[in-house]
Amino acid sequence: FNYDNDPERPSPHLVIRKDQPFNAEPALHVLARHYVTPTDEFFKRNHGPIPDLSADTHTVQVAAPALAGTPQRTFTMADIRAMPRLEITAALQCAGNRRDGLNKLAKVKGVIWAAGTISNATWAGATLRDVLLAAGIPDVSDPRVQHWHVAFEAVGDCEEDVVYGSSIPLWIAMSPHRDVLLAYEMNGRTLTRDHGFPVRVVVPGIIGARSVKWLSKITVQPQESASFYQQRDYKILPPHVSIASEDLTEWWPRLTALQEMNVQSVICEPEENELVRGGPVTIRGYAIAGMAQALFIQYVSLDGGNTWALAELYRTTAPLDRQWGWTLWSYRVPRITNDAEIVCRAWDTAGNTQPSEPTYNYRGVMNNAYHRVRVKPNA
Ligand code: MTE
Ligand code: MO
Repeated sequence: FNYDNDPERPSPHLVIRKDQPFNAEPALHVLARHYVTPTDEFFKRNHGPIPDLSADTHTVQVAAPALAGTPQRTFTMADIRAMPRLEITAALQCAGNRRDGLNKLAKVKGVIWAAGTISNATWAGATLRDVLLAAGIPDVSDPRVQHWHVAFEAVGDCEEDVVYGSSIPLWIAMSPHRDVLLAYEMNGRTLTRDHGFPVRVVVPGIIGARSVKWLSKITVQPQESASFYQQRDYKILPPHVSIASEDLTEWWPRLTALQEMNVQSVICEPEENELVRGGPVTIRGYAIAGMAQALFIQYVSLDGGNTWALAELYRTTAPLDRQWGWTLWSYRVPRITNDAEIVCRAWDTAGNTQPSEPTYNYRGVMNNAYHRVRVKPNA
C-alpha cells in the first residue's frame, strides 16, 4: 500500500502507535482538558492508507438485493446534505482502548493502545434511518426484515480484507432513539480525511469499529457483514485461547460480534509515576456508561481501592435520550502524602460496573478493569 498521500497530522499531543497505517491516540493529560476533543487531537484508528475522495463525485449506494422488489438508490453528497440534519455529541471509542493492560497478562494481537483510544466530538449529518427509508427499505415492523443487518463498506485499501466493512442490526439503524448518522461534519467543520471525508457512519454507544469511514456502500441483508472486521476481529475469545492455541480459528464463527460499549472510566491526570506537588491535587478523567445511560456514580480511591470518594461529574446538556457524549470527572484532594495508588471506577444506572482485574482475551478488546495510577508525592 502507498501511504505517501496521507494527510498531515500537526498535533504535538498525538502518541503514534503505528505509522503505516496511521494509528495514534492523544496524550491523556490533554484528553481530559476538553469536553469536545479538538479534531487534530481526536484519536485516529486506520487499517490502511487514507483515501483522497471528492465530495463532488462521491456516492453512497444503498441496496437490499435479498428483498423482494430489490430496493436500491444511489445518493450523492448533495442528496445526503439535502436531508434533515441532526447534530449530536458522541464519544467514539475503539474496542481496543486499554489493550496494553491485557497485553501485560499475555501477548494479544493488535495495536497496543493505552487509555486514549477514545475521544468526544460533535457530529452532524443525515440519519441512517432517513437514508434507508428514502431508499425504500422497510422499517423493522415489517416481519421480513426484523432480524436483518445493515452492512457498510468503505472505499480504500485495507490490511485484512479487500475493503473495510462492518455491520449493525437493522433495528438499531432504524431506531429514532439511536441517532445513527451518516456524518459529513465533525466539530462544526467539514469532516477531515483522517476521520472519513466526505461521509462516515457514526453509531453512538457502539464500538468504533462499526462507525465506518469513507462510506460508499450500504447493504441491508439477512446476515451480518462478511467482512474480516465483523467476523474475525472485535470478538471476545475465552481467556484460555491465545496466539499459540491450535483451535484459535475455530472460535470465530461461534462468537457474537461486539456492538455496545461497556462501562469505562480512566484517570487522565495525574499520569502514571507523575511527581505531584503535595497539594492540592486535582484528579481528572473520563467515563462512559454501557448503553449511554444518563447518570453515573464515579468513585475515586486514594488507597488502592479500600475506600472510595465521589467525583464531580461534567457533561453538556443534551436531551435524555441523546446523551451520547462522555462524562468528564474530577476530584480534588487537599494533599497526597504517601506514594499513593489512585483508582477509579464507574457505575451506570443499570448497576453495571468495572471489574477490579482485567481478564485476558486474544484480541485485547473491551478492557474496562479499574484504572490505577501510582503517583509520587514531591516532598
Ligand atoms: N473505517 C474505515 N473505512 N477504515 C478503518 O480502518 N477503523 C474503524 C472505524 N472505521 C476504520 C473505519 C475503527 S476500528 C475505529 S475505532 C474507528 O473507525 C476510528 O475512528 P477515528 O479514526 O475517526 O477515530
Ligand atoms: Mo477500533
